[in-house]
Amino acid sequence: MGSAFGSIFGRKRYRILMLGLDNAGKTSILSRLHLNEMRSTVPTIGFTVESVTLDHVQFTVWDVGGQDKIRPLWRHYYTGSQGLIFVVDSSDYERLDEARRELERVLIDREMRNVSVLVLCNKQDMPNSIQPDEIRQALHLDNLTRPYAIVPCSALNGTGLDEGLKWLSKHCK
Ligand SMILES: Nc1nc2c(ncn2[C@@H]2O[C@H](COP(=O)(O)OP(=O)(O)OP(=O)(O)O)[C@@H](O)[C@H]2O)c(=O)[nH]1
Ligand SMILES: [Mg+2]
Repeated sequence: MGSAFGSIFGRKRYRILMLGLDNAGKTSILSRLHLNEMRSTVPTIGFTVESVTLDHVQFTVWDVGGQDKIRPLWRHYYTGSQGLIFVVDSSDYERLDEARRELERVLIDREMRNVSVLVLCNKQDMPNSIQPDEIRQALHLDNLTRPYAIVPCSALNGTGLDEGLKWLSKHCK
């Protein structure tokens, strides 16, 4: 057994929770990973779940809507999560501090205390997008005492996503 979520015939399977502010691009990322295309989206009310396989590792990715009124629902998805993907809109300077507060709120929950964190700096295709180092500082990631990675990506053209998942597959508990 490679993980608490189990493995079948040696294939590792991980349950991944994907969170982030509304409009960060979570559903677009899931569509890019699952279908290899970015479809038009509407704000997620509730959740979307898809299975994604990369290098014989199967990720069950739970994408939960990020609008402020429904963020209190995030905690209902914590149990059993083996990795967290936190998606940031790299074109949204104004809400970086809000993103930091929400990430901190997730990480202090006891259900999430051992979970490794992959921060995806999405929308890097946009002009003047914020660079990962700046996002690392704004989110106070250097204060984390758990494994984390910060990876620039774009759901629009697919860059960075495989790299992020590969990191997760090595750091999921
Ligand atoms: N340029 C660009 N636009 C993106 C990218 N990813 C998502 N978008 C756009 O950003 C908007 C929001 O994308 P969603 O995937 O719906 O965002 P979300 O995080 O799922 O939002 P909620 O469901 O409300 O939490 C859409 O208009 C997408 O087309 C990207 O990598 N580049
Ligand atoms: Mg969504």
